[in-house]
Amino acid sequence: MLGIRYPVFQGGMAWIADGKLAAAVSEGGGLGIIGAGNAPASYVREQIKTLRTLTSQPFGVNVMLLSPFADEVAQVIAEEHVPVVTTGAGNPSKYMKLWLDAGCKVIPIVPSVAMAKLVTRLGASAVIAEGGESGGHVGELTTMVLVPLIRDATSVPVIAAGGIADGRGAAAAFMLGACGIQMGTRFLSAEECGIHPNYKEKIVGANDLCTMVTGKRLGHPVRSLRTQFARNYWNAEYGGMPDDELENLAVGALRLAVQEGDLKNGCFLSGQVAAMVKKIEPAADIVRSVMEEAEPLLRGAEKWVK
Ligand code: TUI
Repeated sequence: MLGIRYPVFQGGMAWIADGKLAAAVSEGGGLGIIGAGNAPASYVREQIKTLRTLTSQPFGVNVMLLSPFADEVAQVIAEEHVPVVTTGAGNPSKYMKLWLDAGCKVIPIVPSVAMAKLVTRLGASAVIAEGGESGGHVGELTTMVLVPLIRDATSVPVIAAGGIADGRGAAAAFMLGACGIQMGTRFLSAEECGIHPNYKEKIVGANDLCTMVTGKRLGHPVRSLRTQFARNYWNAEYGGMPDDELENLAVGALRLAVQEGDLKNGCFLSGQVAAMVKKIEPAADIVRSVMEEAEPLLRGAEKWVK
């Protein structure tokens, strides 16, 4: 459907997934996705241009629907005839016609059966079922539960996300009914990923209990590394800080992590799989090795039913 060699999407991470990282993933045979995050349309257009100088392979752009710039980003995507649009953190209904008319394939990230049914009716080509093991904005359900439920609820292909970082996770996702996977955290360790070295070190050095979820009180739960910022935020959240002050606490924290590597005030978004990310390597090697690891596992699964 998408013209890619491997069914591996790179998550459209805000501030992180730029044209350079996405191009490396697409050149490696996966689907590289530029993350629009909270950036204005001019940034997104620039990243699309950069990507197009580096690869002629298919790619995507992720629209973060809580962004104040979502309308203008949506427009740029249509104007640029971006091959694949993914959406996150909200309901993409109002943009679906615009994108479909421009020839884009629309693949929303859905945290529930209801949202999967809605976007299927509106013409989505596929859906990404993202469980709460993921980094960033998280839904209620786990990947293990969400993927089969969504597979049963929609006629379009399902891509699994959340908690997948290697061939074992990919094989498990296929068993649950997915026909592709999306990984975010694993690509933080890509050579072509331009995050601050402190961020990469934190990911590669993480253990199983290194992430936590904050932000539930304001309705936007976010998984990040358990850093000083995350602990302070959690204390403020459950210590009675007023809503407006709490909102201000988070402003700029993603940028501080990604660009400055600020270990004190930065918010280092990460999935639970950080503990499984062991080394820094080219993005193309990540795409290929995950699928090469998955293949014998899928064949070998027969032994459990004999
Ligand atoms: O979107 C993500 N992950 C993200 S977005 C982000 S930036 C951010 N900054 C501040 C606050 C919140 C986010 C960092 N990480 N993943 C995809 C995803 N989408 N996960 C969950 C959802 C989702 C949630 C609700 C999708 C649709 C939805 O619909 C709600 C409704 O009914 O409108």
